Amino acid sequence: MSALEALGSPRLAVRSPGGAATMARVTGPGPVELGALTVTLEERADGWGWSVANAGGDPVALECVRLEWDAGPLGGDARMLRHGYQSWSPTGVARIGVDRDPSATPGSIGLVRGMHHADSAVVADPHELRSELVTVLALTPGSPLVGLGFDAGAGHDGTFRVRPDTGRVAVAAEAHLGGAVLAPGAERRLHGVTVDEGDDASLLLEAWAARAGQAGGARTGAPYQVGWCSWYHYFHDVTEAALRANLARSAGWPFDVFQLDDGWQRHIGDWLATNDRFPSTLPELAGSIAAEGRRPGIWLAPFLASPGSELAAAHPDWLARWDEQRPLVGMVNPGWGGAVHTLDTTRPEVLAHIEHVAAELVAAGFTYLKLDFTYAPSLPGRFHDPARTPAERVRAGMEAVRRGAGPDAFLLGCGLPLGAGIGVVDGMRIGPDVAPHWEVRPDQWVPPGYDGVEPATRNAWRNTLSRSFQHRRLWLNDPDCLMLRAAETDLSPDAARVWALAVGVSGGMALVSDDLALLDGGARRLLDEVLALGRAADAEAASGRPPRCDDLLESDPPTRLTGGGARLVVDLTGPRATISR
Ligand code: 9PG
Repeated sequence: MSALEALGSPRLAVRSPGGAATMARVTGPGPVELGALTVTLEERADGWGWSVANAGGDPVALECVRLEWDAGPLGGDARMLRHGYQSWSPTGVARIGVDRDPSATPGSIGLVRGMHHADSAVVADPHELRSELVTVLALTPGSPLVGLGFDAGAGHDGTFRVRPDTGRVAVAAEAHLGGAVLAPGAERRLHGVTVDEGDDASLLLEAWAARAGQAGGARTGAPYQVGWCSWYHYFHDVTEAALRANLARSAGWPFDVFQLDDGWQRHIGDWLATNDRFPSTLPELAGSIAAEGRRPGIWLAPFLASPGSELAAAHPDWLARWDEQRPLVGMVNPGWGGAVHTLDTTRPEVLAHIEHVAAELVAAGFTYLKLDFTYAPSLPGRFHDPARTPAERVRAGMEAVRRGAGPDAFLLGCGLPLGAGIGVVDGMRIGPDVAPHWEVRPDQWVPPGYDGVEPATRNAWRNTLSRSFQHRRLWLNDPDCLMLRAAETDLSPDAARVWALAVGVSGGMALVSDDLALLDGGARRLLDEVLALGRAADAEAASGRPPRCDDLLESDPPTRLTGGGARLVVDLTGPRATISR
């Protein structure tokens, strides 16, 4: 029996933005008519392929195409691995029929929903759970786990939805097109969906990542990355003096990369000039870093522009729009003076500009680019070319960066929808920001429903374990920076160690983000321990076996990670780590 045949009473649905779904039963492979649209399903040994065509005489805006089926009775302890949409989106297990989608939280904010899901709308049923790009379902005790995954994410987003339905479980695979217009006579291929069974969630996820990475030309060959980053000590207040002081202290530290983070730029959007805290030019800064034998790295948010930027003043038409009056807000950040706008990456002149910026930064000497807030063009809004999907808008921008930066630059995706990054980025932030504290602070403002995305080392920890299967299959995982300092932090020494060991055993990128003046011999020994663990786990991942988390479906956050011959177990009540080799 093929995977398609195995699905219980499958139904196809298409929906236009704001409209009701048109549905039809599926009796087998072949074309299914849904109003003016025809969806064609192809049977594959491991799932299905599909495409959608507009047979009518008018353009059709398509929100989504969905295949939904009955996955059997809802057991007592049915679970879904919820894989997050972008770098910062939480990934972890949820209980079907018990847990709720965060969008259903009263007061949830549209921009936050748009940032963390393919579909920014509030779920129709609060007990519907969703996972982006890939998932694992544990539906009935004693039955195999089901792994579901989209082949790719560059052409459109893909969401799996699970819903309790009168004692049964309804599962849907949804190609999210975000209102992209299909011209009369046009046809669009959709990313295929694979269905897999097994008894080990990590193995199902690894197999999916291996396939998706191979099909998408994943860039997995960069060496193990060790470096320094300015963000988690200096934040927005970084100065050239602070950068130079750390550079001067870095002799004897094993950093390859020295990366300047947010805070150097004249304005969000104006990436070729420094602000008053940085008297030197960009080539001078890169030259000073290179002179110390480090690779110069720099942060930018290539798809954003603040209202006060030269870019927005010179090219108001380059901004995507919310409506006739207002440009599309891509982020609200007090550190940047409030709301900033989103570039319209469906305009060739915008892509040429992004390419130029990347080329200039690399020419200045910054061959490592941290590309942040890159979800922005996926937000719902009005774009010049309405035929592009949200994923295509992100992808076009990322490809423009790659064209400008050249094949040898190291590109780190951050805030990036994961599917759109495969094959473009060398490294990917796979979790929320760490912070000099473990839990979200009681005085920290949290967008309703989305506490798991807020800066907190516990939140970063969760994704470092739950997304460990992606390392060297889709890119190099960046778990976010180590927090080594014992002063100017609320992390206990145990918590700092828990986090450091997780970074190590994950085999992911290892960046220090402290004022080096605060680090003593203990911090240095911890770093050396992390790097030894990290190099071993990374080498094992490079040879085909990424680190493994064996309580992924049991605990959120998970507590166990094995890699490079080391086993990390964490008691989260401390938190406190035990490591065995
Ligand atoms: C610089 C920082 C650092 C950090 C990035 C990113 O959802 N949020 O409001 C949100 C704001 C900032 C943020 C992540 C999420 O941090 O991850 O490493 O580069 O930008 O501004």
